[in-house]
Amino acid sequence: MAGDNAEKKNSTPKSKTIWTKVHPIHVHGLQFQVIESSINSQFTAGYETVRYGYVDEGWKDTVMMMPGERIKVLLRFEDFTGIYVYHCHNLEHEDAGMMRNDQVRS
Ligand SMILES: [Cu+2]
Repeated sequence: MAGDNAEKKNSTPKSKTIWTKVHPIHVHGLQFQVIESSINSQFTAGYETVRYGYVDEGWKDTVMMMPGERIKVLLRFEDFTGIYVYHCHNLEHEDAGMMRNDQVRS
C-alpha cells in the first residue's frame, strides 16, 4: 500500500501468533483491486484448501488474506487527501496492532 508512514508499517505486532491466522483486511474510504497475490511456500498447503473459493477480481473494500499470503493492490485516492485507515476486521488482531494509517498527499 502506498504511503510514507514507514515507521508505523515496520512496527512489531504485540503478538506474533496472529500472523498465522486468516485476516480480512479492510481499507476505509475507498475501494481497491487485488492486482497480484502470492503465497509463501511454507503456507501453500493451507492456501490450497480455500484457493478456489477466493475471488480476487473486481472492486473491494475488504480482502481475505491467508497466512503467508502477500498481495499487491491498486487504490484510487481521488476524493480527498489525508489519512486513510486500513486494518484487520478481527477485533483481537486490530487491538494487537493490525490497524494502520496511510497518509495521502497531493
Ligand atoms: Cu487479522
